[in-house]
Amino acid sequence: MIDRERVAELNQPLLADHQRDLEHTAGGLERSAAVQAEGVIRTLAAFSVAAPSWALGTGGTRFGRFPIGGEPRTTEEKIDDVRALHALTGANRSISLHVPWDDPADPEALREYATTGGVAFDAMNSNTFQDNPSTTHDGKVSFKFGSLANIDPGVREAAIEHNVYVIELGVRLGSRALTVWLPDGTNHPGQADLRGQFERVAEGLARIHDRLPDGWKMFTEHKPYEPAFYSTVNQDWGSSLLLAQAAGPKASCLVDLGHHLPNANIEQVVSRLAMVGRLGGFHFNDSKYGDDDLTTGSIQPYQLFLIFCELVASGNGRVPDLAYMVDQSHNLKDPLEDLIQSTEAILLAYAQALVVDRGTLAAAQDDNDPALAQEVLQAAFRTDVRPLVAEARRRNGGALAPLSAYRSLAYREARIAERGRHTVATGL
Ligand code: PSV
Ligand code: MN
Repeated sequence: MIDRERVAELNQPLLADHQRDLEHTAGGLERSAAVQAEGVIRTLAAFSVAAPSWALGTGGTRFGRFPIGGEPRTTEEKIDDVRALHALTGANRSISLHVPWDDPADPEALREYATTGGVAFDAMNSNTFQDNPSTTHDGKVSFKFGSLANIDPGVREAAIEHNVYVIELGVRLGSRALTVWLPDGTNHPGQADLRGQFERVAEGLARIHDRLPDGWKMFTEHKPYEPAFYSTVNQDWGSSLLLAQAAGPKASCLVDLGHHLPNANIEQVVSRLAMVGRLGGFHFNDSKYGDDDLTTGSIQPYQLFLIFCELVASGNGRVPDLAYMVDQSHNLKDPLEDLIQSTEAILLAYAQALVVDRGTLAAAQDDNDPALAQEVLQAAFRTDVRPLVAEARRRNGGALAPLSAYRSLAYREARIAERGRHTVATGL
């Protein structure tokens, strides 16, 4: 495992430069007098983004997958990887499980294992997009033509039962939320009645919602296409909102950054959902074309910054208490290296949003002064906030340079030696 003392040792030779960089950034912020560096660092240090259990192994496309070696073979090993990640970033305190890819025989023992390692369970994810023996009564039903939207009541029941099972498992693990992403839709015009499908999903979600314990939340995650290519039942944020409203008061919408048609104004989607109190959480990633599942902030960092600006505005100076998670497919990079970079990108966007001079921005908006508004936003976006993020990480025991620390500590090599070169983690 990654040892905090080793991380501190690796930080040692970098400290002097880090201090200088930090003073430079803090000095710049103090000159503009709008924001104090110390407050920003503390706010950043309190933030955490969950790691998905299914993205600790190499991802792939339908054309192929090239496993990196040393991939986690069990949920315990996935937890070990998240511990290592958090030891470096200081910002990944939880793991999100996907059932039945994760289906512990002894949930209490797994909870104990995670708690001992300082890892909590974020939202639980159900899976009705594959026919797994445990969800389809050993193949007696099939989700080929949908799950909650299926015309066959027996299949709908199986989908509801599976979601209830996931909630019950989550209760035993100490999770407090269920994310429902559905594959339901059609591939061919005329294949199914669009309205009938939607109504059946709304009814199914309401029944699942009824089974949520007190204090639990449920998230509806929309996606415009894939695996259904002509129409998807939960297709966009409007459909997601209607479904969350139909499900009940504990339901809200989860925004996966890759699940939008090209050029969608995602920050505005965030603003709308927050306005009506139905913004539940995020799956962070980035994309060039669609649901590419690329490293967060690697393609459109300005968009990520604008999304965080909306979050900070709706949380009144800090992001609201939502479910934040990374959802990516690490096809080429070491998954842990990609998660390190994504976590960094998320924190950078958050830091940039925190250094926006919100008073001047509000005044520019009141004065119909778009030039000044742009000036304010871009001044924040172009501020070098890396030292603030690094300092927050350092205070949480993490590495000043997490990627190079990860490599120096040879974590992957050690996992290959321990788990084998040809292990393949569960997931897509
Ligand atoms: C669907 O593309 C999705 O974003 C959902 O969150 C799923 O649960 C996850 O990916 C599965 O890989
Ligand atoms: Mn997702």
